[in-house]
Amino acid sequence: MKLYTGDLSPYSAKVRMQIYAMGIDDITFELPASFFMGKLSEVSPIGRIPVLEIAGGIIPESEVIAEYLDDLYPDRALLGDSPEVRAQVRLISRIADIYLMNNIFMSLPQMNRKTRIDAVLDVFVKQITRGMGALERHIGDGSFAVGEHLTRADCTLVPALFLCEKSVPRLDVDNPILATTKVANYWKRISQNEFAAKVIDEMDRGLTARLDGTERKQVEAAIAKTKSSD
Ligand SMILES: N[C@@H](CCC(=O)N[C@@H](CS)C(=O)NCC(=O)O)C(=O)O
Repeated sequence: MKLYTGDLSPYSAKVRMQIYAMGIDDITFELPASFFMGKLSEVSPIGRIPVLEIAGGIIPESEVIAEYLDDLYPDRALLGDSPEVRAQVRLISRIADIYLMNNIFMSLPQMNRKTRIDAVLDVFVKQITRGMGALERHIGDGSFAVGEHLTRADCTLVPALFLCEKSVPRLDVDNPILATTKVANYWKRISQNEFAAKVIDEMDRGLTARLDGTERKQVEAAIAKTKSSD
């Protein structure tokens, strides 16, 4: 199998963390030049990463890929042992995905102070703050987001909290994690977990490459290579 993934992409990082934690070793990682050329939709109609290529087709959408991997390796699934725990894991993952990552993503064009529309930024910041408030109430205070074992809740939360910490301040808004207690404690704890630390390192590498221009050069080189082989 092949995962179309990018270092900084939080939705991809979520799936990578699950792959590492489940010990799946038959998935290769790749970021095709078509993604940067706006042509990923030729492979996957949604046109976004991550995408999992399997024998006979593709699976897009991080949550769908996550469910697929758990279904494929049920003995290593990261969903928990009872219907109640599984509901809790799905809930935390959903809060991280829909109320945090999605709203943060939608707010990113407002980073540019010259073109920023304050009313638009305001809408997203309110939604992010509201999502963080919900997470603060739902997250567990054990070793992991739900109970005492790493689950898919952690795999979604780690990239979401990374994105929150690194991106929201660049909108001239305080990092919303700082206004929490349970989430802030969780973030400190989970950063020490080996699988979380691995994806945090990868996302940091992606952020550095984005900010220092390395990513742009890599993209230009990949596009040039694709065009010359056409
Ligand atoms: N709901 C999707 C979101 C995926 C997503 O937005 N991926 C971003 C990168 S993190 C992307 O591919 N953006 C490219 C685009 O919007 O064209 C998922 O869970 O996989």
